[in-house]
Amino acid sequence: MNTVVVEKTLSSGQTLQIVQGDITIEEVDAIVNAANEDLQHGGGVAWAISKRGGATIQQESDEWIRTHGPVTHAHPAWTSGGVLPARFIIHAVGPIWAGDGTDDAKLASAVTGSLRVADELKCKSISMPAISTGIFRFPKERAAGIIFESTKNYFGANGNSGIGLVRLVLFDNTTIRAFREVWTTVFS
Ligand code: AR6
Repeated sequence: MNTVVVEKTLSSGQTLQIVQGDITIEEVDAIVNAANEDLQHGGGVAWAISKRGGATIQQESDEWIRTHGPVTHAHPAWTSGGVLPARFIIHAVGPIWAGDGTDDAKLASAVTGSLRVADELKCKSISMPAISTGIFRFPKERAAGIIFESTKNYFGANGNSGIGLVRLVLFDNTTIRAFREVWTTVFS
């Protein structure tokens, strides 16, 4: 079972939650996958989503790549949710941490791009993992700040968004601790 750790209503009206658990069991309109640009879901949360969602997810992903080419940070791909409870999977590509000053903007664009695609798909609820903070090695506290701020900024700039609920679903205790710490500084 996934558990809400902390939640906040943004001034723009959306509920933002930190949730401890497994994103593959989320009962929301869309879950976000932390993907790579080729949508080869071989590790991390991508592997878990692809395995539990069934073969159609990799097949639809391969079809997306054939049609559109590699996925960029700002323009996530999307597929069906296969047999997962979520209707859609939005495949966001965060940056591989380089530490060269370009990482933050790339992560922010992956977050706002995912919210934009969710709106295009008429989603009311969306669950997102800690994009880039696993295999891509983005520092967790830094990622937390960017994910919170870019989410707030998206809704601030898109008053007509149909999204009412954003759940940040975090898997491991180290990530939860990092995100909670930054949450306190951003939202109190
Ligand atoms: N539910 C929620 N979060 C999870 C789950 C889960 N079931 N499993 C892992 N996490 P990562 P990245 C967390 O490495 O850094 C893949 O190979 C995990 O603990 O999945 O963006 C892709 O295909 C971590 O906090 O994504 C790409 O090649 C977070 O999800 C590459 O990894 C993100 O870790 C993407 O790397």
